[in-house]
Amino acid sequence: MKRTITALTLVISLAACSIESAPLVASDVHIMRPIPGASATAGYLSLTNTTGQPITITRVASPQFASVEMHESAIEDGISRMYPLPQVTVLPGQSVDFRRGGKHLMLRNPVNEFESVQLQFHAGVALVLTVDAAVED
Ligand SMILES: [Cu+2]
Repeated sequence: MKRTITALTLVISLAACSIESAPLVASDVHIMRPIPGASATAGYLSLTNTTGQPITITRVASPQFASVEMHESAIEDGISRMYPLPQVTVLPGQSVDFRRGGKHLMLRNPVNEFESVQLQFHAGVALVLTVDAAVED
């Protein structure tokens, strides 16, 4: 009998887990179509953390690109430069904007032709958000 109760508890906690399945919400998603011959393009969006805990994005992947990096642009000595961000933290109830001239996604080496792009945001080993967006010209 004790074993039955334990199994039931596990089922209930898994169900509770799947209900709160949108810890991060994406909005204002814009993926630019790569210029012919270019090996990289940019992606922009806002990420909003709906939970009470910080969410740290450590990796972004896409089936349409060989690699996706989180970048930050900055003006240094009058020259626009960009550098990779190893992680981006979205604080509880807050948003982080990936925008032209600031943080952005660098989508490198498209692996095929496509009209839409999927982005997969990971926090450690957990996939916390999947976004599908049409590419824009
Ligand atoms: Cu970049």
